[in-house]
Amino acid sequence: MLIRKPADIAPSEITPPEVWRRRRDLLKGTLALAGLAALPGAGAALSADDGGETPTAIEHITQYNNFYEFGAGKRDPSIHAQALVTRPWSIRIDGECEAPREIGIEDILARYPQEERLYRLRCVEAWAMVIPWQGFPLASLLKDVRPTSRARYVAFETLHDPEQMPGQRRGVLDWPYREGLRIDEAMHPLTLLATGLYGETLPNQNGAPLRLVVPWKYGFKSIKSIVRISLVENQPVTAWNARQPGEYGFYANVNPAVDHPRWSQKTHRMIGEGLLAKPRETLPFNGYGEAVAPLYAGMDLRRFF
Ligand SMILES: Nc1nc2c(c(=O)[nH]1)N[C@H]1C(S)=C(S)[C@@H](COP(=O)(O)O)O[C@H]1N2
Ligand SMILES: [Mo]
Repeated sequence: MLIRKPADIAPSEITPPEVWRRRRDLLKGTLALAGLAALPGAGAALSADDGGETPTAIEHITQYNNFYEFGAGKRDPSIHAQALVTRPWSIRIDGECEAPREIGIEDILARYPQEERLYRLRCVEAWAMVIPWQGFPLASLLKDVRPTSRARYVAFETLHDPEQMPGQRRGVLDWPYREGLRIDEAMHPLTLLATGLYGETLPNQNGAPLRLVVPWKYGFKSIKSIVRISLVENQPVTAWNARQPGEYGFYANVNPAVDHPRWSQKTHRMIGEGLLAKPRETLPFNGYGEAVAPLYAGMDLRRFF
């Protein structure tokens, strides 16, 4: 595998044509021709694709979901999230920053050039997919609000609207769904705010209109339908950690050496390959280790899981 450190990737670097041509053929979307990846994170992301990685079929990406606001079954979000109104939609960015703001999704799309990123999504439930996202680095948005020196973490919140999100009428989680990152994780070029997939606007069940994607962490970190992003001083509360702290940590880095208390994290099943396919080996940091392991130098990742 050819993963490079962010520092090694020049901003001018261009995705190798054999990589993008193959992806264009797979994607069939129009976007593949436009925003091709002259950016640091995209280089790393594409290199993390070691050549054998094919995007998961769109039917699986859009019909096998976790989005508890719309039910706990994998098919529930594809059915029940269709009614969610995602336009207009506005996102508040506040907390420890000099230029807090409220910004509409249309303005976000106009302001931040959308890139493609082919990322593995590894769920803590030991299955995975490969998803061709469109989006832009969270870092671009954060830089624009000018974080103060007190901003050590970033907290995220999903919409809270039990009228539209029937799952929120039940106490599965302490709503709204919340997530958090350390500021350096949030600023890392691989960390994406996704606005689409397979060349299309993000389907509601995948977290429209805006969701987080952090490819080296378990899927539950990728909070959907975000309405608020706050720069904060202290480590924020996160939905699954608050629910079951022994099972879901704040960091949630993909780590085959630390099992979930109820099952192994050493392997995973690729969605779409069927139950009989050979399980895949799970790599540290989901295979993005060369780009992100330095963020955790000196940390005991068994303790900070
Ligand atoms: N708001 C919200 N975001 C969420 C979830 C959720 O239940 N609610 N589930 C998480 C989990 S556990 C996973 S694995 C991913 C799944 O993303 P996907 O359905 O697009 O594959 O979304 C994450 N984001
Ligand atoms: Mo998950």
